[in-house]
Amino acid sequence: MNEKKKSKTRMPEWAPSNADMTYASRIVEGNKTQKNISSSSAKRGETSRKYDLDILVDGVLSCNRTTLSKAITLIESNSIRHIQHAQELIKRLIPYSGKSIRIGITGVPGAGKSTFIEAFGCSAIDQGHRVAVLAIDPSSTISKGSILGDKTRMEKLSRSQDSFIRPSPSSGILGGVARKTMETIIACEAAGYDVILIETVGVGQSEVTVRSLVDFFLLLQITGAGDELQGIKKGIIELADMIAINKADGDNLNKAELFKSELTRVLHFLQPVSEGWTPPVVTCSALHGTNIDHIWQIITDFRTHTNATGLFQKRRTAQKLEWFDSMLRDCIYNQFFNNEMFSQAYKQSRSAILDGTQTPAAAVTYLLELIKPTI
Ligand SMILES: Nc1nc2c(ncn2[C@@H]2O[C@H](COP(=O)(O)OP(=O)(O)O)[C@@H](O)[C@H]2O)c(=O)[nH]1
Ligand SMILES: [Mg+2]
Repeated sequence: MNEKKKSKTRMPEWAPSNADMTYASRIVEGNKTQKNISSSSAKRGETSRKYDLDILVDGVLSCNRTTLSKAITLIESNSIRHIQHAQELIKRLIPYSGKSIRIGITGVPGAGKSTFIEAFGCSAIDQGHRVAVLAIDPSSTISKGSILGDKTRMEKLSRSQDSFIRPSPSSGILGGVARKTMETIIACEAAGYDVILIETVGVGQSEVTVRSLVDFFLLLQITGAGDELQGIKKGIIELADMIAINKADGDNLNKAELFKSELTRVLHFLQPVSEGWTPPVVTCSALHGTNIDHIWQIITDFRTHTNATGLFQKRRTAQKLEWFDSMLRDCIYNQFFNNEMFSQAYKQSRSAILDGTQTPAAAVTYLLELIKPTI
């Protein structure tokens, strides 16, 4: 017993050579190895992460909007550790998701998308729905302010207890936006939102991405915005399940009706994006709330129709594949760029291409060779 006690303390090296057991200074041996310390703190880390995850899951399922925002921030992170953490979260939320109608809303800036969402969202809430609004605006990474404008347009909606409004994912890489948006949709559905509105600004690629994530795609058009400008959006017209000509009020009413006939004619010649569904063209006024309920009725009809034909489910399955592809792209991209050696070499290659000392093709070959042993 005494031996054991002695082995735990010893005289310091600098003690006088004649010091006996009464000498007060003693060195106490540490009783834990570094290994022990790190493994126990790792365990603590594990526990707290699990605890965090439990809090996130419980908070989302009980529709705590602050927790839902935190969950979405985790989903939007580009760090590999966070992506893994987010996947654990999503795995636990998936069983509670899916029971919503996912609606994409697109149109040129100023078409009235945010005003429309305010009117449409409030009307859905009045009918007992819970509405989540997500905005995908690639330009907001540059202007950093568009959501502020949106919030003022959605004043009534944002004040409702039954709404949740979230600006664009911060990443500028569109590929990442698909994964992040899909996972955000799942989190919102798990929180009990059954109408998901996704606003996207009409700049090409973002519409194609949003189309692949939603059940119903609504295009808002306006008259007098230069039809040539909207003309380049023929590709977008082909993606739409309905076209609503907004701002059909005041002096604009007649022009809107004329535009409606013109668009109906154009649509007649196009292949509908949803099999067996001819996209209707309607006029509306988001500002005055005209025809908003009619649009809701058309979307309800669309849901009934596509449920009966099986298209609704088919589209949901396709959305899963889109999500998978987007996540794979994200992970490969992150895997490369989180590798210090690769990201240094990438920067050097960029300079070399700018200097003219390396061609892009040679740089790609070099970078792929560099990373080869790791993949
Ligand atoms: N007269 C009229 N103005 C509208 C209507 N909807 C939106 N606006 C106005 O159009 C402008 C742009 O609207 P906003 O919702 O921000 O468009 P977004 O860029 O597509 O989101 C705002 O000044 C709105 O008040 C409408 O139905 N009628
Ligand atoms: Mg807007």
